[in-house]
Parts: sequence; C-alpha cells; structure tokens
Amino acid sequence: MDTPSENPDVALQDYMFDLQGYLLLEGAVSKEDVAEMNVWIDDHEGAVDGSRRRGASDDSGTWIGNVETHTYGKQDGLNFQNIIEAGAVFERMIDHPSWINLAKRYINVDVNGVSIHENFLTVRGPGGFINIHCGGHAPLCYLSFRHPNTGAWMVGQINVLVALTDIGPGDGPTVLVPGSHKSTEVHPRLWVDGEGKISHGREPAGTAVGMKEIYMKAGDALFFTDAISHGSAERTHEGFRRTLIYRYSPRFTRTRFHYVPSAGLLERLTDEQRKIIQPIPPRRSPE
Ligand SMILES: O=C(O)CCC(=O)C(=O)O
Ligand SMILES: [Fe+2]
Repeated sequence: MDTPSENPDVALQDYMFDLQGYLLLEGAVSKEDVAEMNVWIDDHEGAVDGSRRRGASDDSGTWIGNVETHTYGKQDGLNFQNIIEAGAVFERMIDHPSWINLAKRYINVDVNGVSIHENFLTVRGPGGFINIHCGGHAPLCYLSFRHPNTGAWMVGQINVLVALTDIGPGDGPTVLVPGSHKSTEVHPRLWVDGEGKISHGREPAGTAVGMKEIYMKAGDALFFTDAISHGSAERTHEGFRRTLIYRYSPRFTRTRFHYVPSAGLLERLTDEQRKIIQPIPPRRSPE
C-alpha cells in the first residue's frame, strides 16, 4: 500500500480523514449501479409503503429471500438488512474499488483484517430522521480511531453511506460534527444527568450544535468513522431518501445481527469478497 510520502493523494486523504473523521467520495458508484439498486427498491415498494406513516416498525421482520426488513425506531425509516444477498450489484459493493483500499488502510488490514459488520439499504420518508449518537468520549470498543500509544491507524468502524437519490437541504441529509471523533468533551446533547451517553434524545441530529449537513448527489459515498458525533436531519420534503450503508470493521468485530451467509452467496463471491463476508469460517468437529 502507498505511504503518504510516496503519494500526495494519500497524504491529503490521510490528513483530511484524520482531521475531519470523514471523506466525501464524489461519483464513487456508477450511474448504472445506482440505477440497478433503485430498481431493486422499486420492485419492493410494497414493503416500503408502510414507512409512509413515518415509522416502519409494522413492516419489520419480513423476509424477502435472505433480506430482512427492519427499523431502528419509529422515525428512521425502513431498512433492508443483509442486502448483500439481493443480487450482483450489492455483491460488487462489498469490495468496491472506490473505497475498499481506504477502508483497509484505516482499519489497518495487515493487523486486523477487514469484515462487514452490517449492510443495508434505508428508505426514509417525510418526518424521518436519526438522533445524535457517538463521539470521541464514547468507550464503545469499535469506536477506536488510532492506537493511543503509537498513532497507528486502528479504526474500529468505517461507514460507507452511498446516496441512491440526490440528498440536499430538506431531504434529510446525514449530519456530523467534523473532528468530533477526537473530542474528549461530550457533545452537550449527549450529556445527560452528569453522564456522557453514546446515543440520546428523540430529536433529529440536524438541530444539534455543531452539526454539518452533508449534501450528496446519487452515486456519492460518505466515508466516515462511526466514532464521529452524527445522525441525520429531519426530512421535510415529500418523497423518500434512499441510501446504501456498508459498515467495515476489523475481522474480529463481526457481525451486528449475525445473518449467516447463504451457500449460494458464498459460492458466487470472489475469494476477496468471501474473505470480507466470512473472514473466520465456521469451525466444527468432523462429528
Ligand atoms: O442515515 C443517516 O443519514 C445516518 C446513518 C448513520 O447514523 C450511520 O450510518 O451510522
Ligand atoms: Fe450512525
């Protein structure tokens, strides 16, 4: 892998990622791939219809093949979890050249390997949002960023959020406090009864102090450490915001919901992709 001294682009990305905790990768995914993912969502509009009521909890737990519908709460929209099982385009995103080497670099793949902790599509309608969560104060193991003694890269979780629709003001953009992954101070909204919380409140993160709205064109990817204080602004426009999220972590940190890869998926994946999806194959006694 290139070192910053060999390659000025790497030096700039390292500087900005270290400083801000995120990179906006413009035009990361081709128009064709974005269109293919949108067709998949169009074809499953039935599951999405329920989320027009703002929340989608009634629609959770429905299986579409090996993909499961899910929601974190009433307001954040409908997720299609385990989306890597939904077809070739979602398999291509596993080791997409626009971000896989960056993820490996910052997770420090030679030491930690790399895996996907969670992968899903989100469809979020009017009134939908995510509250504020995370920050440099939070003692959650996968919110590491650099080794505290040596400064070596050791990012415990990197989120790659791909916009499948344009996301501008009023569309419920992702928001984050640049640099907050390094803050030892607790964000004021996460400071509750003398304790620094990891997630708190029922309001949209967009109204929290210091938050920056990240505007994206369909096909852009927001690459960010999960340690940054973030969430999303409320969607005030009609219609739905569509995003794809793959979370990359060391191979030791898997998986959030433990969807077991199907035999068909494992067979179709390249060796490189299979290593990311199943970095530690099951080990059983021959009996
Ligand atoms: O949906 C969003 O805009 C934010 C997503 C988020 O919080 C995350 O990916 O960790
Ligand atoms: Fe988040």
